[in-house]
Amino acid sequence: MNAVIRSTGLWHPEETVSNDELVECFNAYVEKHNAENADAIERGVVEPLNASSTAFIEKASGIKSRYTVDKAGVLDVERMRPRVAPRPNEEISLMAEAGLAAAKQALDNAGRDPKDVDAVICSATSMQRTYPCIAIEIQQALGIEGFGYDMSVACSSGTFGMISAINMIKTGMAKSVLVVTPEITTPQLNFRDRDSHFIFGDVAVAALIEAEDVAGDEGWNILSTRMVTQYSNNIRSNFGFLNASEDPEPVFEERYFVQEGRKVFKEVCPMVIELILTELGKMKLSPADMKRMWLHQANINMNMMIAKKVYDRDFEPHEAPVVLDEFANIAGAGSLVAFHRHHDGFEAGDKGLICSFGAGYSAGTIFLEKR
Ligand code: CO8
Repeated sequence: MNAVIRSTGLWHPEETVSNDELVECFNAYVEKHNAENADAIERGVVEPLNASSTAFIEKASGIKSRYTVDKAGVLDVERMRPRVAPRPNEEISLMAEAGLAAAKQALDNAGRDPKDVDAVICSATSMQRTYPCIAIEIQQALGIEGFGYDMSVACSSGTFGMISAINMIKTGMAKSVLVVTPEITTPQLNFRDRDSHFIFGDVAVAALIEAEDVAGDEGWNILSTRMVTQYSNNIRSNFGFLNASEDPEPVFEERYFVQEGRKVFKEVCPMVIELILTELGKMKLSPADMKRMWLHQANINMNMMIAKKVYDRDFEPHEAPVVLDEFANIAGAGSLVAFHRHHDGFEAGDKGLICSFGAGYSAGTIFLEKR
């Protein structure tokens, strides 16, 4: 049984932080640090910190703004991380709440009832807790019978989750699967790190994947799927359950997101270009057969390079839409948020590609055809 992407849904926090606001806070922290350590800096014992700049951020990444679950905490120079209130066990978790809002919108957009759904996959970069699964919490909140589970493949979490759902439908295990990718990234980011303080934002996206016999004429056929992984240390999070047992316990900055951005750029772009061209070749299609590519949203320059090499020409903005200017890097949700926002103008038979890439390394392709 073939699977169909029937609908999508999106949630984001209300509060945004602009580059100027972020840089103002970061530079206040730098001034404070350098003033407090003036003697040690003078003696060469402590390195002075350098200021950040909006011009650098926009040129190097294309990011202009990001959503966050708590603007005040991020911009408090004494804190520089969002403030998230602990919740009692009786209350739904933050990730489930974000995922639930996106899932409800995906169901509404397809005119579906939760009772129509057989399974929930929550696929995201990090999970707020280990168990019960966030997916089971969303399942419970929606009143879905069946099952749910969590999975995680960094920036390819969204595509790998969707491919898992597609395969569930192909094997007859389920007729309708909700894939939810809540990416609450700002609490995972070191806002005191000049190299990465601007990179991430918070969001949740959901996709309803259905068997073609229940989807009617709506949605998007799946032409092909591919998952690729290749070990790399260039993007790491060492956060994990063993941290508390390690002596000395690692400090926050060493546990959370770190990357060698230049190496990532250089190594991931060729990997993704080759992957897309190979998959097109397998289907006996050419880049000209693709109306649009919904690429992962980490860096505007990466996307420009990938799209230009794949299309083998200059391309129009609508052929590789950008959402990272508004959302920043939203990890595993990026390519699906680009799809959600920019899928208009397709006629039956028009083709496109959802493509993720990131830590692992990991990359995923889902070639689509409008029904
Ligand atoms: N302000 C001003 N100057 C700066 C700043 C700043 N904020 N930061 C760095 N600089 C300076 C540097 O010091 C350097 O100066 P110099 O030339 O004197 O040494 C100069 O600017 C250039 O620095 P870079 O070489 O680092 O700059 P790049 O042009 O390479 O841009 C980027 C940096 C934006 C990081 C870029 O390399 C990039 O985007 N690379 C791709 C990264 C990527 O895609 N990563 C994917 C990560 S996400 C992922 O896979 C999933 C993880 C999910 C985690 C979710 C939870 C957090």
